[in-house]
Formats: sequence, structure tokens, C-alpha cells
Amino acid sequence: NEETLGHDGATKKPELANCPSVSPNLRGQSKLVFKPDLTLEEIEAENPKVSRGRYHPEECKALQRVAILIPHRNREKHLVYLLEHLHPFLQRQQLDYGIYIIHQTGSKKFNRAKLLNVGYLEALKEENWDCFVFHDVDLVPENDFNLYTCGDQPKHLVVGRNSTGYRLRYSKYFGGVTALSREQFFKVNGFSNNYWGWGGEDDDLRLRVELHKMKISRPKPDVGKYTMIFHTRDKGNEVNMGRMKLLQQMSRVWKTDGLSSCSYRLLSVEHNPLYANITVDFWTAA
Ligand code: UDH
Repeated sequence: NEETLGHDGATKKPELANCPSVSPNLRGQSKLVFKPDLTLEEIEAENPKVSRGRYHPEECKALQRVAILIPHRNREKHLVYLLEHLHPFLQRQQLDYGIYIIHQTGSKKFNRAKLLNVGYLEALKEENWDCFVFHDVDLVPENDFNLYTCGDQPKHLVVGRNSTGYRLRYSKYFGGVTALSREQFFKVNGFSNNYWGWGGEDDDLRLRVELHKMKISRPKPDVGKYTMIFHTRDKGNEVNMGRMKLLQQMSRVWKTDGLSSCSYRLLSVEHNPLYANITVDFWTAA
């Protein structure tokens, strides 16, 4: 990439060619190792080209700008493991990406969906991301041919996980890790804000997608494989017994319940070397 003289006599870098649709750096299925005493500092040292949670390839122009949004509370160890694997995985895919942790403070009921709405809204204040990957903290991708890019339809990236014998949990399952373009997510008004505790919010998003006549796509089973880091149910994320009722209301309420009505108290936005950390508090919990 030699520098050339522009019309005005100033030196300028030649335009980079687009990255190929499938990166030459992919390795396929890999055996994941989780080192018990791994630290963030070690991960930083392994990823010298990541800064403030962001990276873009130097050798070509990335095809998409992708924001990875991770809802989080009290899962620090899982976060370390995910960051260790996700950074090199995304770099091998030659993506222009940023990782955002959306952290719910306090001890009120956890609200995964609302955190992901916050992530979308806050990440767009920094960059006009093309694609959003909504990513549970405990799911680590095993095969880098599972591309973290958006397509013309919403994508569900977790076909199987080790804990379920790598089979889809149920035929319409749309949880764990999904990828929607900025426009697809906006069109459905994002997630519902009303799912407090565990369950239902991912089915609600699927219903929104279906209502808008979009069709979910998935990678092949040998590609959409994840290792789930073992955990038990978290305190503050008990099963939401009202989720079936909420699901029945979706078609009536989606327009007024979602990105358009997502209220939150933004406590801080910190840029750490490996991720941006957005901390929020929600003042209403059922
Ligand atoms: N999350 C947190 N902290 C919490 C709760 C949830 O960070 O306290 C986030 C995290 O990103 C997690 C995601 O929300 O990956 C989804 O929550 P989950 O992992 O609890 O959901 P999952 O369906 O597990 O994976 C269900 C409980 C497992 C109990 C197993 C008992 N056999």
C-alpha cells in the first residue's frame, strides 16, 4: 500500500480493496480450551490490534461493521472466556467490529432483552453499525465459518451447543446468539422491554420477525456449533411465569413496546481495551 500524491499535492493512502466474502484466515472447527486462571491482561497481550474493544482489518476493507452486544451481570469469568475466543475469531473473519458489554447494575430482576435494546441504541451513538450480533456471555463459537455478519434475513447462529448434543433446542428456537442488520432490528422495534427474569424474550423477537414476513436463516449444523460454559440459574433471573401471556400480546403491542419506548438510566460508558462497558439501571421491574 504505497502512498500516492492526491490532486492537491497531499499524500493519501490508496483505497483498500474489499475483503473477500469468505476470509482466507478461517480455520474451521477448533477445540476450545478454557484456562482457569486466564486474565484480561493476557487476552490484551494476545490481541495487540484491538483497541477500546474495536478492530478493523488493515489488509482490506471489511464488508460490514458489526457490533457484538453482550448482556451481562455477575458473569465475569464467562466474559473472560468469551473475550478470549471471540476476539481472534472475529479478526480471522476480517470484520470491522466492536464488542459492547451491557451491564445491568443492582439486584432487580434481570432483563436481557431490554439490555440488548440499550446496546443497540448506545452503540449507534458511536458508529453507524451495519449489523448487530446479540450474544449470550456463556456461548463460545467453535467454528469460525459461522460468520458474524448480517444477511438479507435475520440469522440465528446457535444451531447446537454441547449441552444439548448439538441439536436445536426446539424447532423455532431463536435464542443465544442472533444477528440482525440495523434495519431489520429497527423494523421490528427491537426486543420487548417487558420480559423480566428468564425466558420468552427470544420467542417474542422471533414472532416480531415473522410478523414482518422475514425468514430466519441458520448456518449448517456442523458450523453453528457452540460450547456453553456450564452454569446454574442466576439469582435475579428466575423463570418468568408471565411469559406466555406476554407472547400472546406481541402483535398488539410491538409498535409501542421496544426500541421506541426503551427507557433506562445510563450510569456510565467506559472504554476498556477489550470492550466498551455500558452500565445501566432500570427503575421499573415487575
Ligand atoms: N445473564 C447474565 N447474568 C445473569 C443472567 C443472565 O449475564 O444473572 C446474561 C448472560 O449473557 C446469559 C444470558 O443473559 O448468557 C442468558 O441467561 P442464561 O444464561 O441464564 O440463559 P440460559 O437459557 O440458562 O442459557 C438458563 C438457566 C440454566 C439453568 C440450568 C439448570 N439445569
